[in-house]
Amino acid sequence: MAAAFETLTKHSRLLAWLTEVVQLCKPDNVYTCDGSAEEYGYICEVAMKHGTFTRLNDTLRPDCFLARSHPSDVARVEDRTFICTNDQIEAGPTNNWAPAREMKRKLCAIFDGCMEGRTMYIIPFSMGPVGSPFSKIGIEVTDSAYVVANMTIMTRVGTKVLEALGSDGEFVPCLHSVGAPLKPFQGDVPWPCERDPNHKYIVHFPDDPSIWSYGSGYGGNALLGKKCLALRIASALARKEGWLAEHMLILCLTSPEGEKRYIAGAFPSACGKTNLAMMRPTLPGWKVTCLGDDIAWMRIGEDGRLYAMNPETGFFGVAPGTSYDTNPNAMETFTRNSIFTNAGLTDEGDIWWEDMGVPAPAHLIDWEGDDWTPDSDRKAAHPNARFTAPAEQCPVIDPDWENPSGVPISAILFGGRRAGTVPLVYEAFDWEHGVFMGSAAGSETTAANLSKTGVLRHDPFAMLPFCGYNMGDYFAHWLSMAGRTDPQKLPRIFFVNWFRKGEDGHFLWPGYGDNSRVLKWIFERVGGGGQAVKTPIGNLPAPGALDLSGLELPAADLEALLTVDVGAWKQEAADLSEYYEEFGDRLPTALRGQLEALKERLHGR
Ligand code: SAT
Ligand code: MN
Repeated sequence: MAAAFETLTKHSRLLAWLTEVVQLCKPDNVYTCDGSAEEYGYICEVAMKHGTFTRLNDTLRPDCFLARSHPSDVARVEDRTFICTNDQIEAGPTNNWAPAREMKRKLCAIFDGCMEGRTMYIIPFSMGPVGSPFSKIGIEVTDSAYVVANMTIMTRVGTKVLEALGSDGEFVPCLHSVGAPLKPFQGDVPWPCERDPNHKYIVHFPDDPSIWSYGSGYGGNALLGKKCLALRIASALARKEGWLAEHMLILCLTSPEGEKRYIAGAFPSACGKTNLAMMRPTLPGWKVTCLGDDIAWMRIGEDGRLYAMNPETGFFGVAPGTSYDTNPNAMETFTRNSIFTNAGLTDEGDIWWEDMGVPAPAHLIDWEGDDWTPDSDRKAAHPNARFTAPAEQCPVIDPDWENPSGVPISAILFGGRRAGTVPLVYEAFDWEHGVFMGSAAGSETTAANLSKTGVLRHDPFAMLPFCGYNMGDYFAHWLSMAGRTDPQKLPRIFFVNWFRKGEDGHFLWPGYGDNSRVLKWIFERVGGGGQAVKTPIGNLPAPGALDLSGLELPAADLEALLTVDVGAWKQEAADLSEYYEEFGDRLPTALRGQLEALKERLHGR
């Protein structure tokens, strides 16, 4: 079994921290992860022994497991997520805040003895290729075997990370507990977690930096490399260090002539980021390859261009709705070596979920472990059911996806789910206008997550739940990128909306593989071609500029997709004025100026 952590590193700060957390959490055992394939097998065995994992049919889905969470622990808990600094203004109006010192005192009491009866796992992990100067190392300490298995897929784990850390490298301490200590002889449950929703704490101390997460075993609450480190903590580090940590997919679009352009895109949840990142273009000869579906770290390279890299090594994607129609490449990615959480389990031992593109089986076991038939009046899979799959298994993974320098980005997309107002695509006039567009992004809520549907929620840069500091300062940081290089070398910025609806409620645009038509226009624009017309909100495709060959799109739908409704935009601008109020004097004056300029253009002045 694994050696004691004392013998594995000479890093005195790391040793001191680990000694402290062992004393605080009081686990029965301590296990340091080496990241080997044997270890992954062993951890899965442990998770099976506890009933957390069920092995799937090894012929249908080799080396795959299903986990069912407790019904109280099914998604990120934004209302229990905190950014803790000395002054509230540093966390800003969009984050929950508590004074750092007070919160630490509280957490020390909560974590005291929280791992009694359990094994503490130490996971050394690297976000980004091990040893790259742009990567960040974290050490996650957790009492969940489920977390260890998922982190092993999602990040680079093990001894090689401790070696890269050396005896005095920087690391982010990430302490995680499911918050369910076991008394002597108390039996365990398949999904231990804190049952009281008000007693979960996902806490970030960007000034340390460090992360403390208590009470949840699910997704971004518990896999601390993902949203906690690679977005909230990294965004705060990026601001200090002059780069960007973003909630973005990264893809490469190759033309029939073999020319490549890399595109990054920020979209809120449930807007098809994973689908876009792995899309199969319907336009003949065009090719999309995927570098990442969730997080992009971007910095100015030596040539003055903006380079992006994906710090993760796996996909933690929403399962329901994923099918051979919507995302065949994702379906091929999780055929093996994958973990499914809160999906249905068929009698053959495979997984099933709503809109998987295969008929519902006559019987299955639903995500809560109960019998289910197509007549049941509830869903077989939880709407936030997930697959965890290794990126290298994606059939269209880009050859440069692990390039430590990243890839040069030509275009940045912002988007959301908007039934009206926002056209299919438009282009920013320049960087500052593009930052304004990102700050104005929003998405309509869906029935799946809020009682009132169709309500616009502002979600600037799709970073609302993930920005680790004052969002006003974040806007300023984005603006400042233009001063760090020749602004002509920065990516062009576009806004896209695949979700516009007609008056009768039907989607005007087919989406999915046909989004390649929009990407082609973007590709042409960044190369100096592509015809556009200037409108008050930005540059839209000129008539005939979108390649619609082979697509039967009614002329009226196309017109609606590319119309700027000046009345609706005046309302949009008024809403934005109100939203901007929240940021007070932290709102950069340049953005106020952009908003005023938009209003002027809308009034034809
Ligand atoms: O649970 S995660 O935060 O990893 C996924 C998501 O909510 O976007
Ligand atoms: Mn995400």
